[in-house]
Amino acid sequence: MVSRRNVMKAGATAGAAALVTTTAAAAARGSTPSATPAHGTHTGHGKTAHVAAVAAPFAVRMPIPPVQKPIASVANTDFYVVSTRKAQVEILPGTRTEVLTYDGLFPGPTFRVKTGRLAVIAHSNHLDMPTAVHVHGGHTPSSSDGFPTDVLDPGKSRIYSYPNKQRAATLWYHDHAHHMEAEHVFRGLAGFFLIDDPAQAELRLPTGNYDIPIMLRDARFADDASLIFEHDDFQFRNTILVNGKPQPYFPVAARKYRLRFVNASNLRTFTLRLGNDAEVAQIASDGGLLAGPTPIRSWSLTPGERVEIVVDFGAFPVGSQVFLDDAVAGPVLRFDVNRAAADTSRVPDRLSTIPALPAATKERAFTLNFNPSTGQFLINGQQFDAERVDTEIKRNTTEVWTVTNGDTLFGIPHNFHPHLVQFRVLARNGQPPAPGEAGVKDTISVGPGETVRLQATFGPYLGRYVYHCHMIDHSASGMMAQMKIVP
Ligand SMILES: [Cu+2]
Repeated sequence: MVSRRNVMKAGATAGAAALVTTTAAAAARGSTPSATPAHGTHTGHGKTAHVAAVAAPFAVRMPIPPVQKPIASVANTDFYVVSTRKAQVEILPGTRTEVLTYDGLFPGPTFRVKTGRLAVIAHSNHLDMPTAVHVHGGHTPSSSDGFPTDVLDPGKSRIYSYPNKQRAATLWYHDHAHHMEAEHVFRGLAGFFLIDDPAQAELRLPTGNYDIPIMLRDARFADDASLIFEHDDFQFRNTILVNGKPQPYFPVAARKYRLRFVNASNLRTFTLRLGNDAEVAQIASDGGLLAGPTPIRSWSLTPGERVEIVVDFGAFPVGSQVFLDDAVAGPVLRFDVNRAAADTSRVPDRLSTIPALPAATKERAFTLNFNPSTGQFLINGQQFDAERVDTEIKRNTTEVWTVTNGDTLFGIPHNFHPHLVQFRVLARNGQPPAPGEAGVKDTISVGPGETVRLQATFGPYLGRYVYHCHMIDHSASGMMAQMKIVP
């Protein structure tokens, strides 16, 4: 249950000063995070009051999670096995932290699959609690979608099947077990799930060693480097991890790179820019390539969202250091331009064709709000109930959903994520979407008082799926509902 006290804290900017004092004590511990009061902006629930810096920043190289190898491949199918288990990993330098992992890795192994090629993944659960695996953004049959109560019990295995009949995109997978998803993801159950389309090779975007997935999240550590999870703890998760490491560096060649950003935080929104304010090209959002590249100098990701950019490090002399800055956290990653390199990649003016919008046959409205008198997070006034179908949808029909964030009083941000489908944004607050939101999406920011209009075609699979706020401490506290796709 989310406490009313936590939400009340959101309105109290005085809390920021108290937090700085707390981490000043932590700074005295040496290798543990120290306070950086300069980042003490506090503008509401979900935005952290301060951010911890590592004692020796930019001393650890950013790892790239290894790509999972199939145990077998036939005709049009690849078979994988994964075990979910506890592991001790080094996150803060010189310490060990117990985390929950897929295959012992933090973040988990990367699945790199091809569009239209079936991936069959046998998950075994070696934890002492149920899990449910969800591929975020996947067009997945209901039986493999990780419905919150369709769990994988301790000591058991089950098969998840992913047809991958969808656009190439940067997806990710994470736990979705009922009421436990927030803690499970916080403790490490997340990884990349990248769908490639060989037909995109002709675009000549950067590939291979120049195509880098970057998973950002925040975390809260105790003095002994253990992770502390408390529900709705938006203020104390003040260490930013980049592919599982705090403030790492990453060596790059002086050439173009494709960077795929995933925000795997439970509550934190990142607003990123390169430290020199360089213009970069946004090439993709949640559902894959945009129609064409969009020049940007900053980009935001609410939890679960993805943005892909191409950066030309060839614009910087060899020897340069280029920081990735977050608006609240400050520098989170340093790129070291350490060598020259040939570069035949490019960013073409046309990247993809965004599918046409079919005529919608149904309109629905959803309001997300927090009830301060009960401490419940709600959709249309109700908490999630796995036994209740909230929305019944005829298969392969197209609907327009209007999603409103009713939490203006406490200024609580939310976002919105339906399973099974990806959508288009028709409007934000009555205005056409910005170019970066005009492609294919599956997760959308809905700030306090904001309204977004979305359009999706619900298919091809039948069965039950959830839609929810992806600030997953909120969804774990009830801000989730159930849709059933029927013939
Ligand atoms: Cu929310």
